[in-house]
Amino acid sequence: MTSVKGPGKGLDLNGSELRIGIVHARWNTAIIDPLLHGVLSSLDDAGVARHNIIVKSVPGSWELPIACSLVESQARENFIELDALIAIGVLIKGETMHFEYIAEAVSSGLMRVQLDSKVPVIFGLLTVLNEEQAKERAGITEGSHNHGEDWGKAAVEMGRIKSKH
Ligand code: DLZ
Repeated sequence: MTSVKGPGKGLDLNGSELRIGIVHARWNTAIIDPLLHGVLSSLDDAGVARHNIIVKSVPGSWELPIACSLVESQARENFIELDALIAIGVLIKGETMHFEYIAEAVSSGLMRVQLDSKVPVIFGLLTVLNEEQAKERAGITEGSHNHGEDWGKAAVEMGRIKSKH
């Protein structure tokens, strides 16, 4: 059966004029690495130049909102206007309430960063119940789809809306 999920048929957008910031957590690196790879490959496909992509890493997902905010403001101080940011993290539910607190805070933190800065922040935070679900969303499991590719495309689409390119 065809899935009803997803953003619909992708727009074939040119990202050659765009500047993109990527901030990724290092917790759950085995899942983060393929997601980051998926993001970079879809940015490549859209023509975003590697020298127009800033990549920073932070210890865990909790740090994503402040790091996105700092990357955006520091770029601006250097006269670089980012067109979109992509925040990548993987939260895997454990036995305590940790997951719920971080997921909620990071989600609202990233929303706040994008509304305050007026730079779109793509939500690349997987909030999954177990490693298997994470692998399926990182394209590691046989036949699964890498969500990082969707996040790269979303960044190009939103970056073009922001930059009017
Ligand atoms: C501490 C912690 C735990 C238990 N789990 C995760 C996780 O599944 N994914 C993730 O990105 N980060 C996790 N962290 C680390 C926190 O996000 C944060 O880096 C630390 O609490 C330090 O502020």
